[in-house]
This record gives sequence, C-alpha cells and structure tokens, in this order.
Amino acid sequence: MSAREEARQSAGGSPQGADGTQRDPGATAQVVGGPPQSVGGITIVVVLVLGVAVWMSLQRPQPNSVGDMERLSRLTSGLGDLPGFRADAWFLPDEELLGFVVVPGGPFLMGSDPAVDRLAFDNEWWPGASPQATVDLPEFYVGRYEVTVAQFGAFVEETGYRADDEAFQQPPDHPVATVSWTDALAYARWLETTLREWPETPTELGRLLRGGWHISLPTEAEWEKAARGSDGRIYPWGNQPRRDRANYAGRGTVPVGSYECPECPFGLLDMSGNVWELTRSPYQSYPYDESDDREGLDADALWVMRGGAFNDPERNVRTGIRGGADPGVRRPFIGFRLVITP
Ligand SMILES: [Ca+2]
Ligand SMILES: [Ca+2]
Repeated sequence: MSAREEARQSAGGSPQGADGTQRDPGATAQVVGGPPQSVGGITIVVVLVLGVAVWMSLQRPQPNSVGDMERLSRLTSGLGDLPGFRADAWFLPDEELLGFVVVPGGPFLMGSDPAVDRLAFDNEWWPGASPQATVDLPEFYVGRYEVTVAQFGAFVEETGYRADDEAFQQPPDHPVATVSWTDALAYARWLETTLREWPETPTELGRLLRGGWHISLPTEAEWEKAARGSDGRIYPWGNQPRRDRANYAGRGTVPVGSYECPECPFGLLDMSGNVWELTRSPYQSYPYDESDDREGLDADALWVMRGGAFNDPERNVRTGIRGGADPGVRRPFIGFRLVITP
C-alpha cells in the first residue's frame, strides 16, 4: 500500500481517488495528507516538469487519422445553431466577454469550519486556532460555464491534438469530460494564443491578453473565491443544499448553465456539480500557499479538483471540497473551466 493509499484509508472517508483504483464513478476522490517534502522530491519534480514539457511538445499538431478528422469535422460543422454559443468563435459563449466574467480583487474566507459546516472533511481545515483563513486575491476573470464538448472539439479539430474519443460522446453543449489535466492546459494555451491574435476578440479581453495575462486553470484559491464569494457560504447559493441550483446526486451531465442560480456570486453556473473542475494547484495540506506549489511533488502528486459532479452527494458539492486527480487520469465526471489571470 502506498503512503497515499494509507493516508486515504486512515482519513476515515472513502479511500479511493480518481486514479483508476476504483471503477465506480460515484466514488470520487477525498484525499488527505501527502508525502513529506524532500530534496529528492524536488529533483523528481524537475524531471517531471521537463518530461511534461517534452511530452507537450510532442502533442503539438499531429495529424490524426482521416476518420478522426472527419468525425470531428462532423461534430463542429453540425453545430452552427447551438443556442447561446458562437460558431464563429470556437463555440465560446455568445456574451460580451465570450463567457468570461470579472472577479474583483479582495479578500475571501477560505477553508471550512466544522462547527459551521458539519459535512466538512478534515483536509478543508486550516491548522492553528481558526479552521478558516482570509486569503486576498487580485482581480481575475473566470468562465461563467464549464468548458464544453463543442469548445474542446473546435480546439482538437483545429490543431489535431490527440484527445480521448470518449471526450466527444456527450452532446456539444455539455461540459467536456474524460480530459486529463494536460489536455485541459493544452486547450487553455491554445485559446490564449488564438484570442490574442484574433482581430475580433472583445477589446477588454484583447487588452488583457496582449498585456501579458494568461488563460489557464484556476488555482484552488481562485476557484473557491469564485464559487463562494467573500462571505464563507457553504454552497455557491447559500448554506443549504438545493437540488434546483446544481446538477448533483444524479445520473449524467447536463448542458452547461442548465441550472439557474441568481444567488451565486459573479453569475457563475455549475460551480457545484455537473463535472469536477481541475485546478492548477497541486494537492497539499492547508495552509494554502501558492509559493511552494513546486515543492514536495513526486510521483504521487495529485492535482486538486473542486466542486463535485453529477454523481456526487451534497457533501461533495460544497465550495470547500478538495478532491485530487492523478495527472494523466481521464474520467467521465472530471472536466474544467478557465480563468484569465495576470
Ligand atoms: Ca462543476
Ligand atoms: Ca502550495
């Protein structure tokens, strides 16, 4: 048994992760603990980062089979009238900022207080006197919706990127899933370049991207602030679970934005449920600290994912939930949304 499995077992929660050790899609990761930092670990991280860089370069446009390209052409050419999305803009949302909304700079309450949130897992508590902490973030932009099948399909069609066929099994306006952390970042990088160069990119977005801002996955702090705003609420809409506000405890994904949520901060939809959302934060114990995100990683590293999915119980769609995904894992309940940050 690996150290991580032991940590999972001893956590008292479900001992499984989204790492292929469990086939039941309802059993999503609850991860506790992590390996100690070490010099050897840092070396492995360097090797890992280089390995990923080489692997990414190999993933750059490669022709897929003729059959693959024909299938993808059919996918996107048949989507000309997808309501709410722009066929002329890679099926991004038909909104002023192509679906991105601003999250103003300022502090928010991160983590979970088990005295307030009785469903909180202990990996959501901060060490020390208070189980929650105030974290201050500068302004950033976040997608109102999860990235869709059509959006990811447009990227694959345009670049020949090798994705898993399973990513295209759901309807075009559903969140894309069965994508890995690497797939998600590849899409983000492509979209950043594409929108930086496109003459029709909305002025505000173009200004950001040409000014050096980047499109990426959110950090888990960015994700959590976007999901719960500044008042420490347990769910995006308030402190009680609501089946009319998010797709959870169900059987499958639904089109993004299907559940209205007027109470949700920043007008964001599906932060809870539909699909788990990958972040660019490695799984580490709290206190949350972005500055050490490259330390202590080794072959056991996980990426934090947030928000729960269509097949999770209410406990897993709280704003404080922290799941973990192995870097290469692709699952039908794990997807992502994007941010634009300085
Ligand atoms: Ca979600
Ligand atoms: Ca960290």
